[in-house]
Amino acid sequence: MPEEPELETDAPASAFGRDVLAGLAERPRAIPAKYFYDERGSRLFDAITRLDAYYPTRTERQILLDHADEMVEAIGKNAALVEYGSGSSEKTRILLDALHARRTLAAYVPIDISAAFLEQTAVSLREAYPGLPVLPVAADYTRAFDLPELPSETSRVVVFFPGSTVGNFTQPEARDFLRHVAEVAGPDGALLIGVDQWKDEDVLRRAYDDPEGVTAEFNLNVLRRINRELDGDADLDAWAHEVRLDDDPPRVEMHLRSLVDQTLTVLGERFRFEAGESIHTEDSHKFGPDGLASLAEDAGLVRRRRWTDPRGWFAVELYET
Ligand code: AVJ
Repeated sequence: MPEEPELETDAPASAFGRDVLAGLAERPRAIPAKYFYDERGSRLFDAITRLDAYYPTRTERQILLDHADEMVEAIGKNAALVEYGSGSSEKTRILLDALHARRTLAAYVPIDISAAFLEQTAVSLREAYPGLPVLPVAADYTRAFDLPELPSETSRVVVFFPGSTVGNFTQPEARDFLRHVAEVAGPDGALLIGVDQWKDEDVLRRAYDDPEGVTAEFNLNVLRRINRELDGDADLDAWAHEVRLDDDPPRVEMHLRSLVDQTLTVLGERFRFEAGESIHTEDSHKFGPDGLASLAEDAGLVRRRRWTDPRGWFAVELYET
């Protein structure tokens, strides 16, 4: 999002430090969810997506498989597909397969915060889709970034934002984000976005508190990261993974609950926790059938299409500027 420009001296590690110190001083205490994803965190998230309990990835994947042809049609000829937070671009391959089979994509622009991962992915995509310009951008897509120069035949920019990652934003953040997407996409631009839906509470709870404990490890990983990168002294046995459901707005929250009275030191600053006090680490908003559409409307994005699974657990929606 176009907020304060990063200073040259502002290494990612210090943004992490700044945000953690600020978040622990706040009430309620909170750490932004984007800091889960160091290398281990990304691997844990990958493991989450394969859990029986974690339905979103599998459900979205099936929607893409079932409706790829209609999506390709709706995307149109010679689009540049710009993916926010591409990771290994695994799901995108479903779309890329369908688009590339018709030789109808002008370029694929994966954007990810992890430059090393991105380069690897670009190499394997160029191999899989010969002739497709793959133009990776290493950036934090929640901040301002420049699109690379697109091939001259490009007809429009289509932003792809799968996984219901939009659910990590608060409503005002989501509005700002969607406004920013509309700007990046430009006139005639589009957004293809995955949106997780509110559903049975037991299903939601299990998805975020799986019996294998992988999500608990994922949540606790942010403390490991603090220990390693911010000279922290968190005792991992003194913290517990906690999931709470809330309905205004509908969301799953993750917290780290202190099991004892303790002091957590981060970059030399000391934070006192009483037993039972918690750090809010993630919001995963769940939407009603028109929930995202009304936020998007405020950002000047109009919903054109909506694809869902038979149970209505997840939706993939297409918006236009
Ligand atoms: C990647 C943000 C979509 O909210 O479901 C998975 C992250 N957190 N399990 C989600 C997550 C706990 C995930 N998103």
